[in-house]
Amino acid sequence: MIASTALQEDVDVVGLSILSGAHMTLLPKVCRALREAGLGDVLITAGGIIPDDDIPALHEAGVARVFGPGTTIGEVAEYLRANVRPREVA
Ligand code: B12
Repeated sequence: MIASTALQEDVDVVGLSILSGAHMTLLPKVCRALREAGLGDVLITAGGIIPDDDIPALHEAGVARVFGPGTTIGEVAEYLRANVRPREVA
């Protein structure tokens, strides 16, 4: 559902929030589905209660950045402004 919505809406970023502890299963699956939908260049970020030890594997799976507890909206906005792929103006 996430990948097909991202494709349909032509998104720049997919932000995933996960608090259940299932991040090592679900986040790589979403990354794979996005790549299979041809969205390998969409920036994927995640946040929630994700232990530091899990972050390298999530990077490898395709999550560009993980935002942990205490993250401010300003930090997220700054990161997105700096890292979203530039759009071609029609
Ligand atoms: C409220 C709460 C619940 C609620 C709501 C959960 C929910 N899914 O929303 C209820 C009661 C339903 C619940 C259930 C469960 N919970 Co609970 N819950 C919490 C609690 C107390 C607060 C979480 C919260 O809302 N924090 C407030 C938000 C604003 O903070 P945050 O999540 O850290 O988000 C910040 C950053 O992480 C970041 N961020 C977060 N998401 C994103 C996304 C993007 C794109 C970006 C850019 C940034 C970003 O920005 C936010 C602001 O700084 C935490 C303990 C805690 N102190 O954190 C446990 C906690 C998250 N729960 C936990 C667990 C285990 C569960 C259950 C699996 C329990 C069970 N066996 O059923 C279920 C899972 C349900 C589910 N499907 O998610 C564990 C998770 C452990 C883990 N990750 O390994 C925690 C950490 C408790 C613990 N110490 O064990 N829970």
